[in-house]
Amino acid sequence: MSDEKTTTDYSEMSIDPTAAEMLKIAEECEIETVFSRSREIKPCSTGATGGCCKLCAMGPCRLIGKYERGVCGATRDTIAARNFVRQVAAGAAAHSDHGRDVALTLQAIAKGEIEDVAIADVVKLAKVAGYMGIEAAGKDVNTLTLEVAECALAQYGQQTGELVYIPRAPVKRQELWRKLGVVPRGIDREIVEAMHRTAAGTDQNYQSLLDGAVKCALASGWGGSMLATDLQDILYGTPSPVRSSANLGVLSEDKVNILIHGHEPLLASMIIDATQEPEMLTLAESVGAKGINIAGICCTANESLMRKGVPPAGNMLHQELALLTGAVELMVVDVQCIFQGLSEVATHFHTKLISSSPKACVGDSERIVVDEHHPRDAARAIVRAAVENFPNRKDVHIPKVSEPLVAGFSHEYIRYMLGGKMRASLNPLNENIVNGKIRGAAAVVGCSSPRAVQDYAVVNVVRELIANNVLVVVTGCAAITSGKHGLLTPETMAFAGESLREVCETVGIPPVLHMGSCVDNSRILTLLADVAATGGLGDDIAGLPAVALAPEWYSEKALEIATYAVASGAHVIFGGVGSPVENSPVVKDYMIDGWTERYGGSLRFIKEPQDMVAATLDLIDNARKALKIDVAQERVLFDMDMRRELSV
Ligand code: SF4
Ligand code: MSK
Repeated sequence: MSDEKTTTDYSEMSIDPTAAEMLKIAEECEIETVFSRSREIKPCSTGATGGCCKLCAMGPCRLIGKYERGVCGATRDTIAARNFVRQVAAGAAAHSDHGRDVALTLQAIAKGEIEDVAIADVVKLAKVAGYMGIEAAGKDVNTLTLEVAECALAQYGQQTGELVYIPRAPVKRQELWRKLGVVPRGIDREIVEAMHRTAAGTDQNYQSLLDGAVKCALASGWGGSMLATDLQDILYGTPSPVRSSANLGVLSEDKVNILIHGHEPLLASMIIDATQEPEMLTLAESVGAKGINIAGICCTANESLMRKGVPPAGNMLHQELALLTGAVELMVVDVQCIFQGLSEVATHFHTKLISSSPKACVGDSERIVVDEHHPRDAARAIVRAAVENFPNRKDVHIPKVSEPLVAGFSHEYIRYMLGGKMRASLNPLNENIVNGKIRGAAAVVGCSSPRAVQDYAVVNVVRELIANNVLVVVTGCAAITSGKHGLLTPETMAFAGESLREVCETVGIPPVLHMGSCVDNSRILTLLADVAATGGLGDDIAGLPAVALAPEWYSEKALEIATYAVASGAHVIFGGVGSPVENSPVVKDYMIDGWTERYGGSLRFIKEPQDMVAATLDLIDNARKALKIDVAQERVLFDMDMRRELSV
């Protein structure tokens, strides 16, 4: 590494000091990262705004300037809506296929085809059986598990009728969906239909296309994603609060470091277990290591954090930065949000990069495809490979930065926390919203993007919302961002508005609650449906003083989550890069006004964090007014000095 100073201003890329530290090393060593590439490659403005159609060989058609129609006559509205539907379908496919794999694992366990894996949460098993209309009484765990797994799998191939989880939505919402013809019939069916209706020369009406997006997204939100969450809880346990810490400082200087990255917890959970085995610990000692340390990236991190306290080393934008420490013996990846650039970064270090999923070979990584019937063998092979790689370490540079956190607030735990074991209930939450101590709730979710300053928007939005007495729940990479910046501890109460602080102190919760991974946005749907059912705040998700925000989104999955949230009645605000339907003002407006009229929810794209917060407070205050529970509250607006303080 040279001593030459670089002149790059890393604060334009991230407010996380560890990012600046690692990006300096990358620049000095001439190693490309997502940050450097995003500066080189400017986004295509036609594609970014939904103005490009490449559905057939008469095109691609770019509807810019004077061009209002493609060669086939498709309009800007049709093309923008069609592109959006396809993005939603891709997101729904990713989340739902994740759920399918969990169901297959559960089925194999019940059939005795997977060795030494037991069901962790039989209470949740019985509850999920209840949602599915399966009688649990008198059945042994294996029989019930098999019935639940097979019911879940049937949701994918179902051709007619309604998904079995639809009755979990408020009754009013179900009736609306039926009236509008958007109730999903089967998960795969709606994803396939979304692809079919967007094929060249098929659905051409933007409103009809967007109803297709809604049906497909609902198939994930109240189908594939919700199944993934439920079945993972059955398999690995329903989360409850757990202490850990976040950021690159969780990597160890003297232990073998293994990073788990992606979205699926099965192999990760076995790797975690294998790192505790005496044989592996002895092996680690024999190569001069003081033990084996495991940390996570992205949503495999969230899944493992919530259930086993594994510390997240960072959000999506930290994946390459973690390897730049030179301290990672092995990174094992599964599916989704894994940069191909990782394998190039790994070549500069001793790090082994291993792809574990049969459906994702990442870059030039080594492949250990897990035999689903013997996952423990793969887990042990991976841990062994990591330990044996420890002596190959060279220079190590681990930033000494990590923040403590508390994670794992499932909706079940939130009910328990508010009402105790015997009287688990959301009543105290509703009462404090009605009396105005809690002004409203916000879900801050989604990714991190190099097109924005990493973490800046999420941190600002979260802090300003709690300062304005808005209770915040976080999932996905936004949850890890919140953890890295110390926002997931009870001490965060210091930043909260007075009345929110009072409630949090009384109940004993932090004002920012970590609720899980990106499939776990389904937990937020369940929570909102429960809030509506609890009473005092209307009888539907639409109309609640609650807003969802994705201040730094990048993924098609984020658009799918936004769409099912809107269709469920929530107002959604996306930040950062602008609207993917910008090229059609008609479609863009329809997602605000048309969707509000149709579903009671809306999707808007707002660039600046302070504008996102202002819009959120407006939406919350309007909902309070409509519910006739409005109590005048002052707004705490952050000035530039306060914002700069966050960047330190
Ligand atoms: Fe062009 Fe129409 Fe073909 Fe799209 S479907 S590429 S707009 S001709
Ligand atoms: S990992 S989809 S960057 S949240 Fe779920 Fe993070 Fe977004 Fe991937």
